Amino acid sequence: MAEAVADIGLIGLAVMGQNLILNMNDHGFTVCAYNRTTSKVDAFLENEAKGTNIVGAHSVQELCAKLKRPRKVVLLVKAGSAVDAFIDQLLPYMEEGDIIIDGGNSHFPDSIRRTEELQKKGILFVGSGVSGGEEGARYGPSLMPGGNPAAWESIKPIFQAIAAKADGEPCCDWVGETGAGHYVKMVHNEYGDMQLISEVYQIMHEGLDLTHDEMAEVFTEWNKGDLDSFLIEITRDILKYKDEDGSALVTKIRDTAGQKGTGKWTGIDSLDRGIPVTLIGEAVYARCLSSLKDERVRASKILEGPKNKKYSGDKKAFVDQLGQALYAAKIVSYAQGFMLMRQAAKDNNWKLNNAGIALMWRGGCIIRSAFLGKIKDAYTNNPELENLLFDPFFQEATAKAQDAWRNVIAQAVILGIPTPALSTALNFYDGLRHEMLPANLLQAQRDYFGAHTYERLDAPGTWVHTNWTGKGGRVAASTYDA
Ligand code: NBP
Repeated sequence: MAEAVADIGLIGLAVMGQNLILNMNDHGFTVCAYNRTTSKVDAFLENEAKGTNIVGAHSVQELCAKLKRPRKVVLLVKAGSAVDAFIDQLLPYMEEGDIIIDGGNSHFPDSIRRTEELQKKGILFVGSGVSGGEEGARYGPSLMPGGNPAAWESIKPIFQAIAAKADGEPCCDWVGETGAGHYVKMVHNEYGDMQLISEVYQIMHEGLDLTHDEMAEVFTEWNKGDLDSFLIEITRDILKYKDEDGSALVTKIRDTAGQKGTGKWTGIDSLDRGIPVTLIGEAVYARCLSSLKDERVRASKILEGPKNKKYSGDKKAFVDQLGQALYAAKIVSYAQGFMLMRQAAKDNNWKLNNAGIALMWRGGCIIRSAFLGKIKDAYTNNPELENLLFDPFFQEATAKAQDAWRNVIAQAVILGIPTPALSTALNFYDGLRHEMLPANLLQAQRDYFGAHTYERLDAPGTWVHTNWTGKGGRVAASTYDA
C-alpha cells in the first residue's frame, strides 16, 4: 500500500494539467500526477517535474492511495465523456467527503448533474472554471470554483494560493452551488471585448488610413487609461509585430475567425433565459460572417458601398472618440453579462457573489483589466445592484462617452465600415433607457393577426383582445411566453 503523501492529485498531463501541477508545487503543495497514457507520467517526472516534490501514479488506485484525506483530485482532461469516465474510475477508491474537481471547460449542465449525482454518493464535486491558458496555469490562473459548498474549506488554501493576484487579492473565490463555477466561466469570455477592439481597428485602418505603427501607438496610450487591459496590451504588440519583409504580420493573416464554442453557448443560454446579451451574439455572428470568406470576396465585387470611404475630419480627435466608444460599449457588454448571470442565479437558486466574480476576472484571465476593479467596487457598494449601468460610476462614464460613441457609429455607417458590436451596445443602451418602446405596436400586430391579446397600460394585468377589423370573432389565443 502506497503511503498517503500528496496534498492533492491531478489527472491529465497536457498543457493545463502539467502547468497547474508545477504551480501547486511552487506553492508548497505535494501533488500526485496521473494520466490516461501513463508514459506521460514518467516523461513528466523525468523532465518538467524533475527535482520537485511531485510524485506520480500509474493507476487511479495508486493515485488515490497516495492522497491525504479528504482526497482531492483535479481533472484536467478533455471536457465531456472523459470526465465521466474518470469519475467512474475514481469512485471505487474514494470515500465519503472526498473531493473531485473538474477544471476543464465543461458545459455547466454537466456540472449541475455531476454535483447532484456525486452528492448522493457522499462525494463532493466541484466544477471549476480555469482561465488564463498555459501561462495562467503556470503562474496564476483565474479560478472560478462552484459545486458542492462543503468542498470549499478544504480546497480554498490550495486554490487561493495558486490563483493570480490582483491588488494582492486572489482571483479565486467560491462562486456558487452546482454548475455556478462553470456557468460563470462560460459567461466570462473574450468574444465581446475582442470584437469591439477589432471593429475599432478596422475603422482606424480602413477609415482613417493609420499605419500599424500609428495604431500601436494609440493602443499604447489607451493601455495607460480606462481601457488598461490584457487584450489592449496584446493588440498593441500584435500591431507592432513585423513579418520578414518588414510589413505588419497581422495584414497577412486570413480574416476568418475560429471559435471553440463558449461564445455560442453563452448566446444560446441568453436566448433560453430571455436576456439580451447582444454583444456576445453579435460577436459570434461576426465570426460566422468572417468565415464566409469566399462569399464575401464575391460580394465585395458586386455589392455597392458608399462613395466616400475615408474620414476627412480631425483624425486625432476622432481616435479619442474611438477610445470613448470602445469604453462605453465595453461597459454595456459587462452589464449584459451580469444581467445574464443574475437571471441564471435566479433560475438555479445560486447565490452569486458578483463583486467576487469581478475580482476573479480582474487578473489571470484573458479579459483581465483595470476596469473589472470598478465593477467589483460597484457590487461591493451595492450587492443588490439591479444593473451595472445603474451604478453611479458607470452611469456617469457612459453619459460622458455617449456623444463620442454616437459620432463614431454615425461615421462608420457613413463610411460603410461594419460595427456590429459597437452599434448593438449603443442600441441596447438606448433601448434600456427608453421608458416606452414600440412593443405596443408589436403587441397590437400580434393581437390583430393572431388574437394574442394585449395588456392595457391603464389596467395592468388586464389582458384584452380587440376585434381590429370588425370581421374577427370574440375568441382570443391563450396568453403565454414561449
Ligand atoms: P486537452 O484538452 O488537450 O486534453 C488532454 C488530456 O485529456 C490528456 O490528459 C488526455 O489523455 C486526456 N483525454 C482525452 Br484528449 N481523451 C480522453 C479520454 N477519452 N479519456 C481519458 N482521458 C482523455 O488538454 P488541455 O489543453 O491541457 O486542457 C485540459 C482541459 O482544460 C480541457 O477541458 C480544456 O478545455 C481546459 N482548458 C484549456 C485551456 C488551454 O488554454 N489549453 C484553458 C482553460 C481550460 P492522453 O494523454 O492519454 O491522451
